[in-house]
Amino acid sequence: MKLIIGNKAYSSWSLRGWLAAKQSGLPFEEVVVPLYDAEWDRRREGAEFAPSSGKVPILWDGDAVVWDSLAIVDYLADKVGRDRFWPADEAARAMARSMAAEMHASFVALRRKHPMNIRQVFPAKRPDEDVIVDLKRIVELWAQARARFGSDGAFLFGDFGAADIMFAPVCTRIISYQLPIARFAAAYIDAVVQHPWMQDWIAAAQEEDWVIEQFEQPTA
Ligand SMILES: N[C@@H](CCC(=O)N[C@@H](CS)C(=O)NCC(=O)O)C(=O)O
Repeated sequence: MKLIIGNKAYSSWSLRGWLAAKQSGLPFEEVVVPLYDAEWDRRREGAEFAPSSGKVPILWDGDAVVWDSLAIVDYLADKVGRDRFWPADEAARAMARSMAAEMHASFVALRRKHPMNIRQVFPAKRPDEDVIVDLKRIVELWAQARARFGSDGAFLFGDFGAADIMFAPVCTRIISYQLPIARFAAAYIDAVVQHPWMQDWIAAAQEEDWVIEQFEQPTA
C-alpha cells in the first residue's frame, strides 16, 4: 500500500489517514508531499492525485484507491477486521461511528479558525464564540464516550481506535492554540499526544523544512 499525505506539521486529514494506516498493522509506503508549494498545482494534476482531485490523504492499494480520511478508516477496517478500529460492543460502536462521522462533517469554526500547526504553541487568547460552541460539543462527546465506554483504557472507548484517530488533530489544535478545556479532557489529550505513533508524527513534523506562512499566524 502507498499512502500519500501532506506536511506533517499542517495536514490534519493526512494525520488521520496515516494513523489509520498504522492502526491497520499493514506495511505501507509513505509519500509526503508539501502542500501549496511551487509544484503543487502541477503535482495535483498527476494521475496519483486524480481520484481526490488533488487532496490528501490518498491510499493506493494495488488497483484500489481510497481518498478521504474516513473512507480510509473504513477500507482498512474491512481489510484487517473491524475490531482493530471500532469497539466490539454494539452500543459503543454505534457511538464511536457517530462521533467519527460528526468529526468528519462538523466543527468548521474550530477547523477553519485554528488550523493544525503541530510545531507551534501560540499565545493563549479567548476563542471566538463559534469555536467555543464547537469545543463544548467535542468535550461533551468525549465525556460521554469516556464515561460510558472508556473505563478500560485512556482513550475514548478504552483502547486507541478510529474515534481517537478522527479527533487526534483536535487534540493537537487545543495544545497549539492553548484552547480552554476541562481537566478530564486534558488527560485524554495527553494520552493521545503521548501515543507512540503521535510522537513519531510530531518528531517528523519538527524535521520538516517546509513553512506555510498562513498557518504560522495565530488566527481568529
Ligand atoms: N474530507 C477529506 C479532506 C481532505 C483535505 O481537505 N485535505 C487537505 C489537506 S489537510 C488538502 O488536501 N488540501 C489541499 C487542497 O484542498 O487543495 C478527508 O477527510 O480526507
